[in-house]
Amino acid sequence: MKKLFLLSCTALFIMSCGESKKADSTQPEIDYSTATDSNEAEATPAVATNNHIVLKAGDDMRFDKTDFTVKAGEEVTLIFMNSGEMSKEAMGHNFVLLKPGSDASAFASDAVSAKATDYIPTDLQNEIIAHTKLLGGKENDQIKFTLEPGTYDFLCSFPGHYGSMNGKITAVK
Ligand SMILES: [Cu+2]
Repeated sequence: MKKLFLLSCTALFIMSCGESKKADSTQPEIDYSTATDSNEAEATPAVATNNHIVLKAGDDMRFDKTDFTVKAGEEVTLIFMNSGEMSKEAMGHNFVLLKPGSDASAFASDAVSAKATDYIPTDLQNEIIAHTKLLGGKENDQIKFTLEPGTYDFLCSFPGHYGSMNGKITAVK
């Protein structure tokens, strides 16, 4: 049985000499790069950080990006643009960044009844790190904030938008 296996391997090798060689040389390369990656992960973050964020949302009721990594302890500048055409009343968007431990879904539910303050509930101000104005089509706003290491939820608190308009910012050292 072993002999038969060896024979068929030899036959395969002879039949596809080039392919066999390619497979042999690929294998060590994969091992090498995996080892390099795990070593580098300790020295530098796996994801590139950028403390200058340009975030857009339009009439499709979505943020164009939902996952950011920033450098902790350094000021972040976020420019938020409503790239849509619709009015603030019909399709307004904001960017609300919550403190760790806040319940983004509960915040969104509470915000529905806060029309007078552009859907920023006054009783939940203590859960907010920073937020933009509520923007209508073609409007934009800029905010700055600095984060400790951790993961932070953000959302648009306009009624009905939370389900498709939420994301995370991770701050790393
Ligand atoms: Cu929105």
